[in-house]
Amino acid sequence: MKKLAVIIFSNPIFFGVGFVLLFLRFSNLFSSDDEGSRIPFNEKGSTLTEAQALSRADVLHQAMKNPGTKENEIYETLRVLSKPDFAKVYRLFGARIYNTWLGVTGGVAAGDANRDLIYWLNNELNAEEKRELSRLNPELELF
Ligand SMILES: [Ca+2]
Repeated sequence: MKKLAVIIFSNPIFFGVGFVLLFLRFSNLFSSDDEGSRIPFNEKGSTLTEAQALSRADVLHQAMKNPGTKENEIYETLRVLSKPDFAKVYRLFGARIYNTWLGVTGGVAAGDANRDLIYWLNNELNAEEKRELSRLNPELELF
């Protein structure tokens, strides 16, 4: 093992390859191609029915699925949700087909993928809008 390390570190080609592999490994961690958040949301204590939560999820979807973003509808929907309520909305949003580059519902272009609500919100809202949402509802701690 020690011999191998000597070969790798004494050989610029091996070192270069190692560096590239390391870069790919870490760039992958921050890739926007990630399927989305895996935050273990807890629905315990939610006061929303399944139908109500699904309705909220659909409102959010409608606010984001076309070019541009209806930020005010997102604010109005999320500002009144408790953390457990959001957890239920998150689950019922599920993973919906999305085109990350255009910020629209997908289905035709290469790279379209099913994305969770956190992914959608992260892609649709800019930094300032995320701050506004955090200000309106600090409890959610989404970003
Ligand atoms: Ca959009």
